[in-house]
Amino acid sequence: MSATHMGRYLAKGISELQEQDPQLFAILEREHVRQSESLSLIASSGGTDPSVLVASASTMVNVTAEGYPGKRYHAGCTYVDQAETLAIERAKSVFGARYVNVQPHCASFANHAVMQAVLSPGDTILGMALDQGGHLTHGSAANLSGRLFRSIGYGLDANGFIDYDGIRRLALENRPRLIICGTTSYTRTIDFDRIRRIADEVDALVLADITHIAGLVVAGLHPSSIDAAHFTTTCTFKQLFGPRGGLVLMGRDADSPWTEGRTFSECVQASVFPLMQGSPEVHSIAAKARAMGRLLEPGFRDIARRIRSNAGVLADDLQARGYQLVGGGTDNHLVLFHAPNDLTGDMASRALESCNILVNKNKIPGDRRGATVASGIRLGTNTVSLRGMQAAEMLRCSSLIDDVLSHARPLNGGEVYLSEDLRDRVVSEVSSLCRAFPMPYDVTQDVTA
Ligand code: DSN
Repeated sequence: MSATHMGRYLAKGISELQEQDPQLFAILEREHVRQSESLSLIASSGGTDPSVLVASASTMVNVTAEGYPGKRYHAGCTYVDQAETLAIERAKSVFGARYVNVQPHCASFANHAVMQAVLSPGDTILGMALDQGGHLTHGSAANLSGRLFRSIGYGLDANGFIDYDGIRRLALENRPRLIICGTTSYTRTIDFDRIRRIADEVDALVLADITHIAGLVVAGLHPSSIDAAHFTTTCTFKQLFGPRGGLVLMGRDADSPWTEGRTFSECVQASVFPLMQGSPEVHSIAAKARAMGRLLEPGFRDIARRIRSNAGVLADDLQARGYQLVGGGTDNHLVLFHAPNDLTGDMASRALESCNILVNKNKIPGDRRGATVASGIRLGTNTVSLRGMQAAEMLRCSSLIDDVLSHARPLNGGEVYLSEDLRDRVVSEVSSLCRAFPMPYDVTQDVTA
C-alpha cells in the first residue's frame, strides 16, 4: 500500500461525507474552526498534527486483532502486528521503559488493568483524594476503583504540596497493597522516589499515573516514574500530542516475579487482554506509533520547555495581579487558582468561554462546592505551547483572563454577567492571537466554514 492509496481514500471519504451527510460534515467543520479560533488553556488538552490524525483515520480501523503481535486470534494481522511492535519499541525508547503495553483504550483503563493485575477485591489502595488533585480511578467512591477496593485518600499540606509525611502515616496505619500517585491538578514536582521508599516500607506496590506530566517526563523536565514506580500509566492525547488512548509502562520491576510463576509485566499483559479488553483499537495504536515517533524528534523538547516556562509566566503574572494560586506557583504545565470576586469556578469558566478562552472549573483543596460548580480554575499550557506561543503571548493571556474575571459579575441562579463591549474586545484579541499561532492541522488560513 502506498501513500497514494491512503490519499485517494481520504479525499474520497471527505468528499462523500460532505455530499452524503452534510449535517454531520458541517458539525465536524464547525468543531475544527472552534478549535482553531479558541484559546485552549484546558490542562488536559493537547493537539495532534496531521500525520497523527491520518494514522488514526487509516484503514487499520477495519482489522480485528485480539491478542498481541505474533499471537493473534485472527488472520490478516501482518501489518497491525508491525504497527503495534513499532509503537511498543518507540514508546520504550521515548520513556526508557523495559515493558510497554500500547493497547489500553485510555489511561483509566490502563489504571484498572494494573489494579486488576495485582489486586483482589477488598484490598486496600492509597491514592490522592479527588478534591486534593487526584483522579477518579485513584480510588474515588464514584469509580470502580473506589467500589472494588478499600480506598484511603491522601492530600496536600497547608502550603499546597503533597503531604509525603501524611502518605507515610496513612500507609503505616492502613497497610495498602497499592499506592497510587499522579494527579490531575497538582502544580508541583512529584517525588516518585520518596513514594517508592514509603511503599517499600509497608511492602506495597506503586502505580504512577503520569497522564498530566508525561511530556515533561519524556523531555527530562520532571523526574521519571518509570523505575521508581512498579507501574506507570499515561494517556497519549494530552502532553504526548497523540490519539485518544493509554499506555502501561514498566521499568526495573518488569521482569520481577509476582504470582503463580508470572512476572509483573506478564500479569499486566494478561490483564489488559483478555481480562479487561477485547480487540484493540489498532488504528489508534498506529497513531500512537506516529505520536511516539514525533516525541523522538528533537523539536519535542523545545515544546516541552515552552509548556513549562509558559505556565511559569502565567502563574507569576496572575499572582502579581492578586490571584490566589494553589501551591503558590507551578513546576509543570498547570496553574490552579481561586475564582475571584464571588464568582464560582463554573461562572468564571463560562465568562471566559463566552470570550473563546477555554479553561476548566476545578475543585480546590477544602472546596465546599461540588465538582460541577467548584471554586477554582485550572489552566494548562500544552495547547498554546504547541501553537508556538511564548512568554509575550502568555502575558497577553493572563491580561485577557484578568480583564474578563475582574469585570464578570455573579447573577442569580448561577448566571454570570459580562458587558458586550468587553466580550467583543476580548473575542477579537483572542481571534488575532489564534490566527497568529495556528493549530498544527491548520495548514492554510483561507478556509472558511
Ligand atoms: N482527567 C481529566 C482531566 O484532567 O481533565 C480528563 O482527562
